[in-house]
Amino acid sequence: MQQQVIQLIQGDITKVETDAIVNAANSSLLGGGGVDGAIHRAGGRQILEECMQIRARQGGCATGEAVITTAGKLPARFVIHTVGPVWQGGNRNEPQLLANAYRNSLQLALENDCRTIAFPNISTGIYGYPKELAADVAIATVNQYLKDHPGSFDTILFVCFDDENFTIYQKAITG
Ligand code: AR6
Repeated sequence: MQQQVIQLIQGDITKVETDAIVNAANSSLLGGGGVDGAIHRAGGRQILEECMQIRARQGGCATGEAVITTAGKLPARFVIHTVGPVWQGGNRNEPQLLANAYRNSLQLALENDCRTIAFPNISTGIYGYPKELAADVAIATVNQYLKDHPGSFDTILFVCFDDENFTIYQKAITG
């Protein structure tokens, strides 16, 4: 049952039509490179303006936390901006912080009546998290969330951009 909820594609998350897409942001919420840059570029000014309002209210977004905006010109309804950990060797609470980023994003999606959500491979680009280890955390956290909240989502989509992540997720999800 859960395996049908969890799905995998290779591609660009800005093109995905789920209720929410997740952005691998930084604590400033002001944009950056990687998937963050792609989302702000494709989504337009509206997303940045809402991020700036959140920043004014609560001073950004701590590592492992998540905030939500509308999706501007993107096909999704919402963008959930979460901040993964910078990989510092693995003894700085990185797995817990990465799990928090996935869990808090799912929670925020649920609170906003999203039935479908798409994740990029948080922290595995500029933040340097080893891809196999990050995939283990991502898949385990989503599985646990579905166990704890049965029926909460119709689809949880992992969107892999690079070949390496796609191969890792294919092995982990489809065996
Ligand atoms: N769609 C889906 N995935 C993508 C896309 C895309 N259009 N573009 C890149 N990826 P990264 P991080 C993948 O570096 O490691 C930013 O500057 C990419 O292949 O985007 O969490 C933020 O502002 C990789 O697997 O995010 C932060 O400062 C994954 O997205 C910092 O980077 C994550 O890579 C966050 O670093």
